[in-house]
Amino acid sequence: MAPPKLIWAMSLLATVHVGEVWGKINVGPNFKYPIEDLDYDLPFSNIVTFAHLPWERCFNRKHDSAFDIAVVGFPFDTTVSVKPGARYGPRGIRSGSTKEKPGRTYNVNYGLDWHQNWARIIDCGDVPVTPYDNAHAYKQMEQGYRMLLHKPVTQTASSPPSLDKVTHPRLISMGGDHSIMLPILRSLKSVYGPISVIHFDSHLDSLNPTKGYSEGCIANSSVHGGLRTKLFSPNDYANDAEVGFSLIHARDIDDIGIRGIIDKIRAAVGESMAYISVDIDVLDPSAAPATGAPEAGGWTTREFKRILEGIKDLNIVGADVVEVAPDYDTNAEITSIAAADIMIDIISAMVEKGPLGGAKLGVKDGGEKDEL
Ligand SMILES: [Mn+2]
Repeated sequence: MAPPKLIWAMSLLATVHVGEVWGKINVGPNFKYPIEDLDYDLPFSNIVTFAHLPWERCFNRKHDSAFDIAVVGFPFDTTVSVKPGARYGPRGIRSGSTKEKPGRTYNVNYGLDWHQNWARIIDCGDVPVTPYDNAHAYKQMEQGYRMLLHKPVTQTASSPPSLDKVTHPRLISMGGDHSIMLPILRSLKSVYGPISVIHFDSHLDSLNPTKGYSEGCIANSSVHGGLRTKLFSPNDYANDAEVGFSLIHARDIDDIGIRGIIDKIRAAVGESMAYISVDIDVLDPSAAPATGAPEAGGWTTREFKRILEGIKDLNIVGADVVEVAPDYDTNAEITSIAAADIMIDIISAMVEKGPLGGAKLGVKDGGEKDEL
């Protein structure tokens, strides 16, 4: 054992080296370099969440933190009619989103920083959806969506458009095949009543019987955009007109332009509560090859982003991007990157709109929140 004087000298030495503490960062003794803040992400670093957002286990019964916007995955693909694989969509989109990260979130097209703004935005992870029993899977998805819909928000609207007059969070869901929309619409109906659906897809997806409509989830002010698939017969369209869907074909862009398409969507939806559903196959396969049923002759990513921008101020209660099947993607992840970018634009639109139904919120210089 060292003599008492030596122990005293050693403890003095240790005290001296605690001087190498900067803020609350402690690197221990004998660090020869200036200490820097390492609490930030690079596009290729860290655990993969959507756009490096904080991940919270939202489906844990103890989860109680408030958020205004969340992304959530539905890794489900057992109703795919052509090529399966969309159960990996949430993973793929998160991977495609890694270039988007806090600190580099100013969206030029929308003229705002979607992250440094009024809304608390998180990644809620995925709803665990069984691949063995579709009927049970729909129950799991509806429970999961409803759980998130009824979480508290950080910013309430002055007159929320919901049936219960409560401000509910807005969710952007990552599919999964397109059938995830049915439990989502059922959940939204319980909060908002029937809503308009802005359905971007190369396929009609609403063959008779139109379940979402017959259950009273979909208002007759809905619209399909980007159609170009073959039909069973022209009767497919007749049924759609009956339930109140307007039709916009992919090739319409050549005749009426992006502005004309935006005008058609706005005319259909008006001031109603609306849900945006993006089947990634609305894009041309050259821009988004990794999907379950690709169709030639679609819109470019740039054209589609302009269309989304043209409807950014509608009353969007939620959105999804579905049918991303990363196993069919290129090594460059072009489908997942497009999907992630589309989601960022939808989030930006929600942030610009503010809490639905209330005064628009903005951020003054210095990050102080205020109502505008
Ligand atoms: Mn489709």
